[in-house]
Amino acid sequence: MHRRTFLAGTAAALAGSWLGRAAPFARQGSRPVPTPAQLAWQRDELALFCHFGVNTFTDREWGDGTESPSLFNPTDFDARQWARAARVAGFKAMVLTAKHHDGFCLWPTRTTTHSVARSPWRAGLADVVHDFVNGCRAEGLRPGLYLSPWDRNHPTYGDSRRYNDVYIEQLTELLANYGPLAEVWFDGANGEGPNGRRQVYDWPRVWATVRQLQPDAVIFSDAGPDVRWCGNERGIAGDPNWSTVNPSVVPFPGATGPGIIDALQHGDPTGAVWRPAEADTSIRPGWFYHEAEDDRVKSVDELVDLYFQSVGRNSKLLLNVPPTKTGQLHDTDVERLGGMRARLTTMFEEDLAAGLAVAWTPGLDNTAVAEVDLGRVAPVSIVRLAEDITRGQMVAHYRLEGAGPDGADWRHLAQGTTIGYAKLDRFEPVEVQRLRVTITGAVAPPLPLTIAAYA
Ligand code: FUL
Repeated sequence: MHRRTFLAGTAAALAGSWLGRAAPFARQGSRPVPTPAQLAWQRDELALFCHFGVNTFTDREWGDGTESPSLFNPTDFDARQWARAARVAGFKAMVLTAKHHDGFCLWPTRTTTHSVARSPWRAGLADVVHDFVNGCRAEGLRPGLYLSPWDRNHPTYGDSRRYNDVYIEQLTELLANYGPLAEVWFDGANGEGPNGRRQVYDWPRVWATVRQLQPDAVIFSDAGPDVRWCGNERGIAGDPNWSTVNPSVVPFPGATGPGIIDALQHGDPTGAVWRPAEADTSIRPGWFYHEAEDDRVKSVDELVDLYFQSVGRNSKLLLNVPPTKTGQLHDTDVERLGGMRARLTTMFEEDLAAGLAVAWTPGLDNTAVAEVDLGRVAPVSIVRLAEDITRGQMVAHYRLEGAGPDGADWRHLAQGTTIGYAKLDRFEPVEVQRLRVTITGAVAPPLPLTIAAYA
């Protein structure tokens, strides 16, 4: 039964492959495993999202495409400041809205006059994408770009064939001219064009263009193919959160229907494709900067909670911090990012289990017990578990317990579902010397876990 489901999933994955080949995923043994690009994406853990464009100047979230390019006029633009704040806060990657739904292009594209080239700023010679990728690289961050398919300005939008050509040209400009990108970000928004005309996007061509021009980048959308949306914009990954999915459940970006949000949140233990979830949210209520939200920036506590609910649940956090009209991140936001990093650094300062051997005892029916002896009684309040995801994700349920030196007094500390790349459990501090993880269920024989413990 189980096996039949699995094979059916595999066939669907092959049939549904956007490129007509099974390239977006790899597998080892019988479990899907990440590609090197997916692994690098996950190991970044934290990426900064920057929503910047005409909306920054009109105080809107969704521009309607009638905005004059002359509105875009930052007074003290400095993309390096964004990247520095991100790097100092421990972020490893960054994604910029090269074009949002209003259609305004932050680079001097050949495809439209609705771009920075028509802005008075820098006498029409500006290229925000150029400055952005340079800022990222100067600070050691991996850049990514978001190109909204929905375009409320371009005259061809809604004339599917013509607009798809324009969109591919825009994508090609971004992918061919700005060096290596880590992530290319697509949303599924598909609003009406002029006179109610409906645009039909050519996703297979979009994916093929990225593969050809940026073979090492991951492609994000609700439908992957490399990284999926986590199903909400609160930055909270599912529990459980499988990195495997059944690709036929979310056939294209923006697909709606019963079960889709659930599938995005939780993935599928029997899914044939490796497609981990990215958790995106904004540090403020809106995605773009609004002065009225200056006192509604997430607190350090909230940001730390987000880390636990995203990275700590086998996901990656893409945290939006929008530049202001000056073209820099707001002081409050930068201070909160710094506060988040300071708190995480303190929390994860010393791994009490570092370098210690984990005793591993496989059991029947995909169970196992992992145990580590810290060598001394110590206060513990956070445990970080990890599977070796290069070999796949197996664990479905586990129990975490702690005991004193002789192991006679095992106490319940936490229980959980999936582990994957990382699972963080927080609990009231306890004095323990031994930690024991009992895997009570897995979809395949589990492999030795990594256990880290913090005061
Ligand atoms: C959505 C957009 O509609 C929002 O404006 C924002 O860009 C969010 C990250 O993606 O699809």
